[in-house]
Amino acid sequence: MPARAAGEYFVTRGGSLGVGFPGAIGVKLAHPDRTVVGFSGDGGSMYTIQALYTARRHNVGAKFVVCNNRSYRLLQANIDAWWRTVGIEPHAHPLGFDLSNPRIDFVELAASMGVDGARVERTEDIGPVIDRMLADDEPFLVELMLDGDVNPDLIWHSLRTVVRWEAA
Ligand SMILES: Cc1ncc(C[n+]2csc(CCOP(=O)(O)OP(=O)(O)O)c2C)c(N)n1
Ligand SMILES: [Mg+2]
Repeated sequence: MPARAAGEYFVTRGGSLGVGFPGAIGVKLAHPDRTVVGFSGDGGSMYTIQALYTARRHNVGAKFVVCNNRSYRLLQANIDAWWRTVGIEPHAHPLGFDLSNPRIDFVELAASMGVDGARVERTEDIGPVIDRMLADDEPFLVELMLDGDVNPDLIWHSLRTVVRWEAA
């Protein structure tokens, strides 16, 4: 997701996992009148998923989107690239990169902490779920089911843009 305007997109400089959800709570506390949406991978969100409990407990109306590809996909992409570089044939990824078994049900996980949520499995469901997410000022979680690979170029583009703001 490319950054477009200063003050609208926050990431950690080094791309640390686990920052998206508690970070969204912090930004929402600083800007209670603005819509704040924290994005996280499924793996990254598991670092600090208890932020949902904090949001409910203190009634912070941040929104949370989990991009669920059932894996540490960037690590898979990185190791694929490394194997290509050193001429190793593609083969099964290390088991630890897989998050598909058991399946993590993020909507249930959110519900267990008092936060409503919805799962998006088809493109046509995105609009209605966003409408539901933005209908009030309560915390809300969207579990976005994704296939396909991470595009590392896009990630570096976003980080470079943020660093440019900081330097400006
Ligand atoms: C605190 C921390 N631990 C480990 C890493 C290394 N790391 C970078 S990407 C990644 C996998 C991220 O998985 P996920 O959040 O599911 O996103 P995906 O790549 O699947 O889109 C890991 C473990 C990191 N950046 N930060
Ligand atoms: Mg993932």
